[in-house]
Amino acid sequence: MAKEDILNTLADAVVDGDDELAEEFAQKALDEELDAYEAIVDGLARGMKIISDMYERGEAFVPSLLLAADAMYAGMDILTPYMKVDGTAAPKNVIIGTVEGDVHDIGKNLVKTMMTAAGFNMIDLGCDVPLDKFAETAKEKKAAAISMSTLMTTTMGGMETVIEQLQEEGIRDSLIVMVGGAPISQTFADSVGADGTALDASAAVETLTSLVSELPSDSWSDSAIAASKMKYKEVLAQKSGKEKVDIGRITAEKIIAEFDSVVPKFNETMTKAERFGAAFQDKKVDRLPVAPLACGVSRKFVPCSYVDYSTKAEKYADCVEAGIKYFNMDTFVGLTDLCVDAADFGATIRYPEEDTPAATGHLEDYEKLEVPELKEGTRAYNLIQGNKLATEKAHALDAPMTALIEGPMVALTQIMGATRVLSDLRTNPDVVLKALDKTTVYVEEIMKGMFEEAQPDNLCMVNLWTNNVILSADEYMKSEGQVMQNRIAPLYKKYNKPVVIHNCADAPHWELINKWNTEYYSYTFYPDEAGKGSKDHKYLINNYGKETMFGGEVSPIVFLDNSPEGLQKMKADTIALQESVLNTLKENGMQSKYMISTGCEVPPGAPCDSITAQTYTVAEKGPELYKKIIG
Ligand code: B1M
Repeated sequence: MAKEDILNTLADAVVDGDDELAEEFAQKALDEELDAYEAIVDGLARGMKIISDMYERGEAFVPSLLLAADAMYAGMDILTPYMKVDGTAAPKNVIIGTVEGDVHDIGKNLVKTMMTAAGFNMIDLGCDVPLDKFAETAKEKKAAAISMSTLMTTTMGGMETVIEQLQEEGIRDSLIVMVGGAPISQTFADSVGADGTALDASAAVETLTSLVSELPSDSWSDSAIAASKMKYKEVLAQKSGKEKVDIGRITAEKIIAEFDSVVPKFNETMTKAERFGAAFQDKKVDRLPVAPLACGVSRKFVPCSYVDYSTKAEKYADCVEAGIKYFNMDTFVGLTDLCVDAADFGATIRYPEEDTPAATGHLEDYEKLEVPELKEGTRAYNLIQGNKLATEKAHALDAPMTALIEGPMVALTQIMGATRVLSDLRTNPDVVLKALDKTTVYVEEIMKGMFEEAQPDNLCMVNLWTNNVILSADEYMKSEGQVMQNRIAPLYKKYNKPVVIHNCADAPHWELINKWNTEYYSYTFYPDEAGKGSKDHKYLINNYGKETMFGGEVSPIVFLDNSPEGLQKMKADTIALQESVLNTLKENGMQSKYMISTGCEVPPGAPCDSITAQTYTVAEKGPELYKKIIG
């Protein structure tokens, strides 16, 4: 067989995620005496690049990438032992992981795959990696680079800590440090002293390859380490003087102190419940409602720890009450974390203080999943009791309560691990769908408990796998989509409750939202992702506004900035957003069906005054703007 045909088949096998074909042609390459390195680079790795480029163009989805990676690794297992390794060409060790506090690992896995394809020897520490593990492993493996990912603003700081540890150990200049993930910018990378960052997995490889090529060959020598220790001594001494402050608590105390002189003075003529109810039906209001997803942050008013907020009904209810009152929100959307079902199914959950809890120890076997009994002692029971108490407290403040639970697919990915579920959905759909049935049964039980016992005004469900960068609309409809349509939406109807969906993904398949008559939809808008399907209020109101009330738009990340300029910007942006929403509503012959909010939770360690900069501005300026535009 011609060399070109073997290389092309290897590439095709990866693009199609066909591991058997990849193995067969890897063996054929050896039998025909092709160079193993060439077969990897011009065959397998080229296939990975093709599918990765298709993903970037929105022509392929995450399951395809994960299966392509499996096929590539299958072929590499056969070829790698035959690679001719001389001293200079030995693959360089790269330590990779998602930093402590963050369990997002899909992107990190893709970066790892592309780096493997480029010939690096990847040492994968996984996700939620304790920070000192990076320096420790780098030293042990004399690594050429560390590749750190994070998808959350709350855990970005960990990257700087890792770099400081490298400086302390004197090995900062022995290796390249790359940082990446959705919130990471070049400015951030520079500010923490990283060598580079990149927007996506392919670009990460290019940057890493070029940076590593500039590393001096003696970077791990004793003299280099001693020189590096001296170099960073001064920098570290200056940093160690910095004190860590609880900005959430400090700002909460200030808001509590000023509350009586600020909030009662707003020119509001409707109660929160009247305003939210009227907006939901697109009736006239005194101003647009406002309710950022400031859930975990609200505990700073009480104050209480995150683990208590998540697992103690009374504490949760106290935080809801404080959030509604001090933030002056028109409803509280009660997200504790997304691990309630996973904990009850037996997964291990980590409850850190300033981060959102995460499922870390996933279960092994789909077949062994057993639907838990919803009884005292389970997290679901606690959530229902918490929402019962919270609803009473919210009503005492004339505010409606919105409880929140994980949808069946979020629950399953939290139990089994997302990367695994997303690829098994392609290769073993029956097993995944059976497991999905079990999480659906539990979700149905929780819904009943919420509707019958807690009786919040609304029940919001997290459906984030409709994200158009992860699953195609078809694939979503074959899994959670059909469950939503056939079981969950009818249950909402049975209890005469509106279907309320939260999707913190930046670009869901919008056309699906009407399939199960969604009446409220919480979304995030990322202007940078507009080309990839992230949509703003204008598009959403114009296309779906009559049927669905939207809420969101503002990225939760902007709430981290409580510098004077940041707060000023938040106020100005809030006025501009209200004006634009009101004008769009008017153009569509509507009056109020929209809620100013964040599309995802404000990080639990964020300042509170950036939130009041939004909510108080709506209360203060909203009535005047409403009158001017709607009349
Ligand atoms: Co979460 N989540 N999530 N989530 N989630 C985000 C990240 C969020 C942006 C949503 C939003 O606000 N719109 C938001 C973070 C906001 C913030 O920064 N404050 C968020 C939140 C808040 C949360 C929770 C806190 C929710 C809650 O419980 N309150 C919670 C966190 C738990 C924890 O970690 N402690 C949580 C949980 C989850 C799930 C577990 C349900 C799930 C993750 C499952 C998993 O990964 N195992 C999940 C998901 C799926 C998302 C979204 C929807 C998608 C992320 C993703 O996989 N994208 C995300 C919103 C969105 O739509 N963007 C969101 C696809 C992936 C291929 O892209 O990872 O960006 P990405 O990787 C890219 C690039 O970034 C780059 O290359 C990759 C491939 O091209 N890249 C690098 C990555 N690493 C790089 C390294 C480099 C260079 C480039 O150099 C070293």
